[in-house]
Amino acid sequence: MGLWSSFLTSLGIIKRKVNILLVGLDNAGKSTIINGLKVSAVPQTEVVPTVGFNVETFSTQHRLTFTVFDMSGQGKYRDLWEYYYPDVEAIVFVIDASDKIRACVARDELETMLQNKVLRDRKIPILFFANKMDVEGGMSPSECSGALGLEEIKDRNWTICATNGITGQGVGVGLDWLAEELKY
Ligand code: G3D
Ligand code: MG
Repeated sequence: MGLWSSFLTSLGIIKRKVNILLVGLDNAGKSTIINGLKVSAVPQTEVVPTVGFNVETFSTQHRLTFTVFDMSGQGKYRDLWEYYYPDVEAIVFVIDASDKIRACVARDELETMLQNKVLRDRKIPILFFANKMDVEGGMSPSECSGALGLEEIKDRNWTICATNGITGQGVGVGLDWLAEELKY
């Protein structure tokens, strides 16, 4: 269990089915993070990659379902992931903290997402992962927050956690926060 044990605790807190949308630019570390969760949640785990759209679905014990989308920065498949907005209860947004150059692209994608009418009406929480914390010279979580303008998000709960997708460090802390947000 190790680093992922708090994720399993999170699963214990959430008693019902929850759909989570996991987004971020390509190469941010989304698939790596999901793969780490798969290892820790062995029972009844299924991974269904949808060929062509780079969509991954991952269910844990039939309670948490993660749907993963690459934000290309060109909005190519935006219509597709917007289709999921009415049914998701939380968004996990993975930021590549080592990629300062594309932070502005991530910011644009985030802004576009938050302007979506469905999401504007639904105050679901957003968990940000400042991923690749191990990369030297990368942005700190507060620098990520500044680069993406997170402080401007006033209409819903959000938090940012430093993560290392490869070791799983920090992921459980973030999911614990999410579990608290989602429990009722
Ligand atoms: P994506 O699914 O968001 O597109 P991936 O991103 O999960 O495919 O990850 C992209 C690359 O980043 C992968 O490297 C992966 O190993 C690496 N990565 C993910 N998380 C971290 C992290 O926390 N630290 C570091 N140093 N690398 C990370 P490759 O080489 O396979 O392309
Ligand atoms: Mg991927």
